[in-house]
Amino acid sequence: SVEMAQFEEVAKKSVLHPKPDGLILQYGTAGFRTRARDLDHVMFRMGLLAALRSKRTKSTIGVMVTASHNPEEDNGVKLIDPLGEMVTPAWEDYATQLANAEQNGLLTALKDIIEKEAVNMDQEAFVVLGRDTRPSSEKLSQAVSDGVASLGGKSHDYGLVTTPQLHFMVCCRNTQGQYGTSTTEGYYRKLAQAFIQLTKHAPNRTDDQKHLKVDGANGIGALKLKEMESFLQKELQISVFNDGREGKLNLLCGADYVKVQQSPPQGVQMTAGERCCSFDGDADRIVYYYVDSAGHFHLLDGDKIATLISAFLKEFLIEAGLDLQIAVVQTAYANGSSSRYLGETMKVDVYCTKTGVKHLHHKAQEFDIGVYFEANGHGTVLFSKAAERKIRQLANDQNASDKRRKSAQILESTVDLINQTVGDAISDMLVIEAVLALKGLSIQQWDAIYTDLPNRQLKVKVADRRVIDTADAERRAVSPAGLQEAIDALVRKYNMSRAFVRPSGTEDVVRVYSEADTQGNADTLAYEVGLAVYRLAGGIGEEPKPL
Ligand code: G16
Repeated sequence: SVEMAQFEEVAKKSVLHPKPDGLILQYGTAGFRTRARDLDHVMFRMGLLAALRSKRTKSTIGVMVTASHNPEEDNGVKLIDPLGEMVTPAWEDYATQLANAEQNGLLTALKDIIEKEAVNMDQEAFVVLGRDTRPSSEKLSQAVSDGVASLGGKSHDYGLVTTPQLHFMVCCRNTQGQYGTSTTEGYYRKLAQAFIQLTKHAPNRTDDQKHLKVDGANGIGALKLKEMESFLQKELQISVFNDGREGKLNLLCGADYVKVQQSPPQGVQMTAGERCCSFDGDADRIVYYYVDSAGHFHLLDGDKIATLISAFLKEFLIEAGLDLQIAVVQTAYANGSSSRYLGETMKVDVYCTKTGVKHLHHKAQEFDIGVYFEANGHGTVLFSKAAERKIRQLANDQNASDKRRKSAQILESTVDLINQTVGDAISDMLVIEAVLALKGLSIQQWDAIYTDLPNRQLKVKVADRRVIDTADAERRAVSPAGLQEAIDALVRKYNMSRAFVRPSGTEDVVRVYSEADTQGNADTLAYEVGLAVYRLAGGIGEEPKPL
């Protein structure tokens, strides 16, 4: 039978992608992620899984080879479900079973999934592949397509693309082109058109307003921005720094570095007041920043972006007279000032989920308009089908007043500019640039909407980070015993303070976050909490030191 032949092929091919004995990997915040040299078997098996998922859903599935913000030596894999979202939790479990099955147990693990999901193995499978610029990515991506092929599936390799571009392609293919054309050119055209349409509502932009400096993290985002440039017809003039010609991926640059260090990336020449932004290694995150005339660095992170975008949407919903509910979804990392401003001043509903876009995305789907952003700059906006329909109807309603129709047209172009499948640095950047233009805001004025509480992030190395268990959207540690009590006692020492710890799902570290009334207090609190983690959760290596 077809099935038997496929199993034979899997048995034969899997030998070429052997699993190192005893290696166990956890499905993390965004898929598997570890040193690239340990991932060949995982990639082959994720090819198998993607083929099964495609057969099961009768849809195109995406597999992106990337380790995003991690160092260049790492790699990883992100699976993309039919509508461009991340794969569902049940299939994350299958992924874990498959990745960790010993070589001689692989077929059993595979058959188990086929049975549980009643997958029809005669069904065709189609998988699209993409990869970032890491030296290891090409070979790992080949392993994925070997996996797909051994189950009789077909694949299309997009080669070097950003993660959000691959999400976009998957969505385009599964909506028969309704969402867009499934090529990089289709992506550039759709976004550029929407951007040009939007900025027509801000006719007198100065050259300064049209210019933006981008730190490409020496990764894929830099390449793709250059490809996109001509589509933007000079409505946005981008100078790309850290474009990968010299520097190393994510090293001393990129969105994660800038956010965590709260300092500018290397390799970008900044002058006072100028807007700059940084992408991460696969261009699904973005943060903005500038230096003021006194030379002080100001960061505008995911929270500031969420505030800017939701304020903009709310204003034009009111202008358009559209009664649509808007909510903002954040994580424990959201700066306390941002949540307070959103809830108390802007009067929008604010929710907190666990870290990981999949969690935020899921929550945001509950509303007419769900704006979700992690503080690290990963986020987007989701519009319900009904909300989108109402906006488009009004935008084309000749009987509506000019003011209402024009506002709806602005909202419609914004919908088209947003990549609703996942956080997207390029799309987010264009949305932010358009909003600033339409509102006539400088980056300083945007920054002044609210003032961040001073905060600090640290990493602590422990022998096994799984000893830390959290609850309440990661805001409390329930194990190891005594840790939460220790954190509570430390937090009480400072004003306006808050702290939490959680095991990272992408790096082998425990993350510590603190905020307080002054930077000094936030720093001391982070150090003290880090020390508590080190002592109570099995720290290894050097003890944390005061900052
Ligand atoms: C991934 C996830 C993000 C998450 C980040 C850090 O980002 O997609 O949602 O915030 O990892 O996760 P953790 O703190 O668990 O290590 P990226 O850009 O690296 O894919």
